[in-house]
Amino acid sequence: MCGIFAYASYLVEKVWHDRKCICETLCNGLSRLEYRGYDSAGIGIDGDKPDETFLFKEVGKVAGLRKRIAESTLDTSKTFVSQVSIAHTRWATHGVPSIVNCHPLRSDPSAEFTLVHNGIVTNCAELRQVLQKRGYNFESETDTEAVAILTKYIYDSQPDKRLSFTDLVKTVLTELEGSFAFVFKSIHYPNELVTARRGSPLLIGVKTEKKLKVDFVDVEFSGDPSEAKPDLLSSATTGRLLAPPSNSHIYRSQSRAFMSEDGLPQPIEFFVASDASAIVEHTKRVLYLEDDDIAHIAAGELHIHRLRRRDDGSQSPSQAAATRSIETLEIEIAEIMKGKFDHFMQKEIYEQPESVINTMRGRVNFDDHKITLGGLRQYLHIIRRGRRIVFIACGTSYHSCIATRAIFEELTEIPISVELASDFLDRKTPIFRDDVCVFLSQSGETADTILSLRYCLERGALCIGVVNTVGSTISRETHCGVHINAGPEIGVASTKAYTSQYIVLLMMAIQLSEDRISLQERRKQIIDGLHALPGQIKKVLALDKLLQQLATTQLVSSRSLLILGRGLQYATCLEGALKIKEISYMHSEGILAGELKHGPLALIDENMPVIIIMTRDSLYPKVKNAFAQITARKAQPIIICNEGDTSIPDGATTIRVPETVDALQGILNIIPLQLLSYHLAVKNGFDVDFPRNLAKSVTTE
Ligand code: UD2
Ligand code: GLU
Ligand code: MG
Repeated sequence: MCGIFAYASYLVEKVWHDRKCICETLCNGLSRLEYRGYDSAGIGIDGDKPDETFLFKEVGKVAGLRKRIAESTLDTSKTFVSQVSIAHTRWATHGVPSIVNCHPLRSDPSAEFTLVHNGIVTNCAELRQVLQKRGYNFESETDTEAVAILTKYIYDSQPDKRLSFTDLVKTVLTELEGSFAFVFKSIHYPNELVTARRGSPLLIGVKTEKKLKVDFVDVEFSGDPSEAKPDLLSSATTGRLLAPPSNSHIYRSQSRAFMSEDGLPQPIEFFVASDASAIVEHTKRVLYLEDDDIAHIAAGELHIHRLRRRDDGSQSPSQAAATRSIETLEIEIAEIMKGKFDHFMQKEIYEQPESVINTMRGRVNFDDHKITLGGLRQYLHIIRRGRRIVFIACGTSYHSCIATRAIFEELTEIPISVELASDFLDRKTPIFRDDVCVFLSQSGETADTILSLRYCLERGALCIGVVNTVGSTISRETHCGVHINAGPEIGVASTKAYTSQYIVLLMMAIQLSEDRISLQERRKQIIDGLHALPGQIKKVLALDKLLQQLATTQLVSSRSLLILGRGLQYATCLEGALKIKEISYMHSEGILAGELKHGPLALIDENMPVIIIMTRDSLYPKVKNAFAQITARKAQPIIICNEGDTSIPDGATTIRVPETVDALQGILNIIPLQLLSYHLAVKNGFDVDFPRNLAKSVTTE
């Protein structure tokens, strides 16, 4: 679920390449991953003797781990020409956060095999039982330890100990079920790392002084015909099975990749991480692993192999392309730093005037009133022909679907349903070939959403992604989609991704309806609204002081807060309440005003804090009724209303936002609630960017 970082260096002769520097590199890597949320952290480094691995672990923050290392008796001046080391931030799934459960986990007390793991091994109970029967002892409660011990078991049971590290790990992985990213280190294979993924992201950064000769790495398919590569060879070419490419050929092409342009071996460093933000400060040359890739780093080279699953001989060729390209990372460190802001969340709220422009850039033509989403162009006719559109998401992403559902229905006249991914899966919802399914996720790695995606792919539906992270699992596995281009979002509570998702969905609806002449005016009205939006967002942000005051005086000691609205603003209520819950830990509920009489009205009295959203749209009169109902019960609501609305009673507390088209009003209305939740949390002393019990991308079910 959380962070992996590993560091391998070869022939690095810098005087400072000592243990202190290595530990620092590891801890810095972990610090870069902190934004994802975690409960404990640890590292594994080369020991004083060749057959030693030293582990350092701590519950809590990386800062605590640094302290533990600093206070240990470790000889930090020992230098290394080549070394491999691993590090991890854990978000516990199996076993409480504790030092024994913290990663790296080891196969035995002398740490012959050590490894770090993201994700869950679902058959760990069975593995544990089998290994215990064979006399192996477990010290932790984790699923991960079973993998460490299994590795040792397989290693121990070969009489001649001739398996390569890669083949050993391959054998281990075929026994595992679940989703994972791993990095393995072993005293039996000094200066080697093996890393593999299935379902959890992994990338490898390569750093050299001189330029690399080529910018891709070949994938090496096993040369043993008995273990042939059914994934690459269609029946038509099976003849080639008899003459598999010889290993020597493969090795030539590999060493080519890691030689400098002048053809000489060179000092080289590799950085393995679950997230690009841990790598950018070292190098921008990275390579993303795909599911079932196994990467072997040894002797200054990187080799990529494929794992064939026991249960599966039918991977499509596209899933098993023959090379992995070394790409150039585009994010700059500055972009992931907080700049002048106190918290990432605050920075991201303030970025919204620009992030919404980035979402629209190159896609909206404000002169012709035309929208073109490049990623959907070739699929529009299929989407229009679909019998319904099913939106599937979790949390904030789900709210962006609720927020735009009515506009979608109005513009496309296609039946729309909106599903929470976990519930969608629980219900085994019927999905058919003529369904269009849209998956939303900021990270593109949300586990429930990915599982729903795979479920819909199996049933033949057209699957569309709407994600922020380019190269993420959802982006790769969907047929087509749209990147929201909001820039990295680091605060756990999503803010700018929400407004950008909202805009992408509106743009989709508009593009889908472009052949309906009768809706031309409506489309024009919304597109003009989009044009004015960034300026209006700036005006809302100017309310910050007022909102801070409200949060720190009127609301700070409340135990609960109800947010009331209807129609297009229902989603704003839900999303506002979610923000307040997740970072200020205050109970908060979004309530559909039309439902008041059916229960929630019982909560209302003079002590119950309420926010009511009363911006002007076609339902304005009905919201006024709700306002009357609650004020009759002595509630003193805070009113979110439009600038210049003179019908609001004197003396009421108001938050006045600019008026825009009904379809866009939700974007302006959510921002005061984002700011309010932020100030509530800060005032109460909570860690806004790392709310307790939550993680940035929820990569476990
Ligand atoms: C693409 C380029 C952009 C610029 C532009 C020029 C990328 C990532 N974007 O932006 O940099 O060159 O073209 O016109 O290269 N996709 C999925 N699933 C998803 C999201 C996207 O399959 O969840 C596909 C999508 O169908 C398309 C590709 O990924 O084929 C890029 O999507 P996009 O939204 O970034 O496309 P576009 O045209 O805005
Ligand atoms: N399932 C593993 C554990 O509980 C790894 C969790 C993670 O991804 O951090 O230790
Ligand atoms: Mg989220």
